[in-house]
Amino acid sequence: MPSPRAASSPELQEALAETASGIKTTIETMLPLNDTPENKLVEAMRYATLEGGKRIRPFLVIESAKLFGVDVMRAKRVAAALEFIHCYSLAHDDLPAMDDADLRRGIPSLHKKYDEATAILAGDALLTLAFEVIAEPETAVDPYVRCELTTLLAKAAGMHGMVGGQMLDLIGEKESFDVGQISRLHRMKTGMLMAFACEAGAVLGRADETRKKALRNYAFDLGLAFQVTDDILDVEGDPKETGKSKGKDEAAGKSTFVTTLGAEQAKMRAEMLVAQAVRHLHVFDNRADILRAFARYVLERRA
Ligand code: GRG
Repeated sequence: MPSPRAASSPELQEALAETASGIKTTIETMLPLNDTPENKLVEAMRYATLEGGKRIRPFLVIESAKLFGVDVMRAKRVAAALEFIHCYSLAHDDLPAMDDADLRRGIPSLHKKYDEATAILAGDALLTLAFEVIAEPETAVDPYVRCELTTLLAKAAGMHGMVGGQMLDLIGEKESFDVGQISRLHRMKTGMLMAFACEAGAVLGRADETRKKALRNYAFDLGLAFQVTDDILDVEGDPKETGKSKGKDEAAGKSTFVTTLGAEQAKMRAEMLVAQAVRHLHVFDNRADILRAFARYVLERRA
């Protein structure tokens, strides 16, 4: 059994920093500024994608792909596509019709920096660009691999995934949810994109079903643990570190893991989920240690 590294291991910090800088370069290349009259749209897309962010989804794509010896350039393309979808969802979530947030990643949210219409269009364009990037032959030579990635990403981002989860989240502002309903909401809203991140590496690497499933299950438990810590940070986090104001869930009247379980039980649940996530990785040797370390980092994160 491979030994898990400490959450704050230098290897993990290094891998996260390397992902952040690599993905920034990839995104910059995919979003070149131009001198067309509509260039404001590209500027807004760059603002939404290049100003901070932990890049954990790209990290998961790249590290999962490494397990199967995938060419890092191809993994980075899928990672960028996924980050485009993540960033579009944040920009739309911040709009007045949804979360009405003035700040994102410690700076003005997209509609505050530009305007609502531009934020909607930039989000739409990022969503579309994600599928363009996946569909291009540079992402995978084999068209079946590209089709599988397209289908998985569409399912993860759409009505039975992130968007469906967001709908439930809005309903949850008016109705009270129990822990089962909250878990389902977050499995859809956060877990599905995380699952895509990990499974995409396996698809690119033509992994067998056992390994694909192990990564998918790891990601779902990790995604849920991530959300539990998000709920805890909403109550206990430092806005200077989280980049967003405190107590937003309570102000919106949302049922969260903290409001339903209490902070202590919520922390125990996060620990249990992380332990479970790590157990799913037993089919991999110590090359998956970085994913094991990452699961532990989720428990300790301050942002
Ligand atoms: C508007 C279709 C639509 C969906 C919005 C992702 C989402 C769905 C809303 C964001 C609000 C939220 C708290 C989601 C839970 C998942 C989460 C903690 C997202 C933030 O992800 P991080 O922490 O963000 O990875 P960074 O800024 O690091 O990229």
